[in-house]
Amino acid sequence: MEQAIEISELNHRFGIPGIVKIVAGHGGLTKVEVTSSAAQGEMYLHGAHVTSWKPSEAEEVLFVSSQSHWNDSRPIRGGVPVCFPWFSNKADDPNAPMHGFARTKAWQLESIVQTGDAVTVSMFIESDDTTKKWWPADFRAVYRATFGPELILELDVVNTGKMSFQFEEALHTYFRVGNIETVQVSGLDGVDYLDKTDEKRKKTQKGAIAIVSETDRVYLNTGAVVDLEDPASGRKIAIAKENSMSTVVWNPWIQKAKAMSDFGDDEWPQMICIETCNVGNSEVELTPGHHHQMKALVRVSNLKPTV
Ligand code: TA6
Repeated sequence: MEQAIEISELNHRFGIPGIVKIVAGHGGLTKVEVTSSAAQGEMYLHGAHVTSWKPSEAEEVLFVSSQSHWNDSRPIRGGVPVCFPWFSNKADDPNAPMHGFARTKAWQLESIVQTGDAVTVSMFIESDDTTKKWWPADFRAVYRATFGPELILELDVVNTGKMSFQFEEALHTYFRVGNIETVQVSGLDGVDYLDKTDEKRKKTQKGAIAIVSETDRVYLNTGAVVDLEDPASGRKIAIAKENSMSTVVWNPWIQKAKAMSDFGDDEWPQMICIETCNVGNSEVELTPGHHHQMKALVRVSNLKPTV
């Protein structure tokens, strides 16, 4: 009954009749559902996790595993996990949660605004005892997802304390593809990367990226637009960004897929992560009272048929 009251209260405060509804989603987790003329979208309060974006002229753009956990102690497998305030494992604490605490924290709705045919859902978290268990900083993080002809994701972090701090951040986006083995990822030619499948050796990208085995790369010092060409689904996904200087490209391939309990053994050909981030040498330093806003902008277009 409690959740029903919470959902009814949230609909009263934030719902937009015929456009935005708050419902109980998978596992009973509270979800914002957007249905506008330009796009459909979904975003859970758990982790402020975007799990769906479907522009009106295209098929679903995001991948979510059929084996994902749906409970408030585990991250959702797929969509756009928000990794903050560190990426991968925490350097000084092996017991800390992978990719930070933000993706398993309960975010709060701040606002839902319709602008033309797009809808922007804003959620926030603030430092509290649970965050200070892992990270001493005083902060407020606001995450805005705009569901329209473009998907725009903005993570805005404010230093609300008296001390400077550093943090890493990643919008760990899982894109749905028709067949990973025919995908081409361009835009990173000549960019150095750390190859996490080869002891983080530094290498330089030559030409477009083809995925032919487990791929886990952190591209460094790059603000480049990345184009994901997926001939099997006849579409191109362009991922632009602002205030992000690293890009991660990941596909688990066969063995890693089998090793993940919340990921189907046969799902690796249907997805690729292209992550807008600031990690490693591009971690962000914030002085008191200042804020940093990282933005990812995703657009889908038809792939011109190759003659
Ligand atoms: O972004 C790629 C990566 O760091 C991979 O190394 C892999 O661990 C992936 O993230 C998924 O991490 P997760 O904690 O969500 O299983």
